[in-house]
Amino acid sequence: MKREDIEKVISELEALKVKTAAEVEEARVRFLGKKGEITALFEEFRTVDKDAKREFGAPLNELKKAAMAKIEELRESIVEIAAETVREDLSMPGYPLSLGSRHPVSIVRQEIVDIFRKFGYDVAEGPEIEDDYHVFEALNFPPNHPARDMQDTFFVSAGHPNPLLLRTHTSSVQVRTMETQKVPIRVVCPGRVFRNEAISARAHCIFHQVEGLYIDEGVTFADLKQAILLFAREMFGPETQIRMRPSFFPFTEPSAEVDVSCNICHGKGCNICKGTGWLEIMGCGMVDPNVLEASGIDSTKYSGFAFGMGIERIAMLKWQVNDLRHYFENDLRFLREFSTAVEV
Ligand code: 2U9
Repeated sequence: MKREDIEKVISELEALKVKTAAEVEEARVRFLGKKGEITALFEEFRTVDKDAKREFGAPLNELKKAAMAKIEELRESIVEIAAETVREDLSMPGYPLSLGSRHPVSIVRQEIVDIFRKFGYDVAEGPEIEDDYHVFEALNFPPNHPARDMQDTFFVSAGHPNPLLLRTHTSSVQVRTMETQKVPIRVVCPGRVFRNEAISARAHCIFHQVEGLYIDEGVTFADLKQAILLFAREMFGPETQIRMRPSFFPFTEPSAEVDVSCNICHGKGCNICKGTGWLEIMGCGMVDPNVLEASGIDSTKYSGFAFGMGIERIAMLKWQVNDLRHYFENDLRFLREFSTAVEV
């Protein structure tokens, strides 16, 4: 064993140049593999006498360490080169432009709002953090109504006569509209709402609604039915039928749930409509006179109708999504389903 043997390997290591990960692996095998140059020197070292062991032990160990460090350094430089290449690959095609995608909830909200705009409705928005008065009191909720409970509503400040809370519906926006605008009022209110519910495939603590309100002299339930029918036909197709089932809300009297004929099976019965031929899309009713009076509107002169729908629910029906949680998880595989690539 000679010093030159070690120095030769050192200069070979220093001169080493690689371009690919495969070349790094080749270099590792050449120096440190079972039949590698450094491994061979260690084999030889086992056979030398005591003096030579004393002379070559430390330099050999240094050589091995240096070789391992060099290989590691080369491996990392390859990763950097790869990242650089992706960033600056001028051969990548410029078209079609990838525009990303609008969220399905935004798409459906826009569609709903556009339909009502066409019918002459204004659009209004309001605060997500509201007070008890605008979310419950002005909407005829009795003092002990379960929705006012901590279990159903997120409170921001409790223990106050008019506590702050996260709105559980966008009806508070209509209340604010009634307070600030003159009759006739025609308004739709899209927005995010919050309910203290366990998250599941059918419920979420955050979701989106569009609610509507129409107040004028002589507004009747027949006007409500016609408005909902026209909306349903714009939204789900011209053949769509609607039916109304009696319901109850504190803010409307009479109240109804609205179903549309199933546009998948056309009334024959399928697993989307659970064999009934009908899909529930919204609730509605004639505005309770107490609600009009609370906001200073003369209920002997004016009447109105209101409606409310969950945007996620409409979107689920439109695209047959069976789990509400998809709308909140931002999984790109789901969101890309709604993307549009544009050829220029
Ligand atoms: C005012 C007066 C009346 C809004 C209405 C509904 C019926 C309704 C639900 C649908 C599914 C909420 O998202 S959901 O859980 N909404 O059924 N909403 S009438 O009535 C109002 C609103 C404001 C001043």
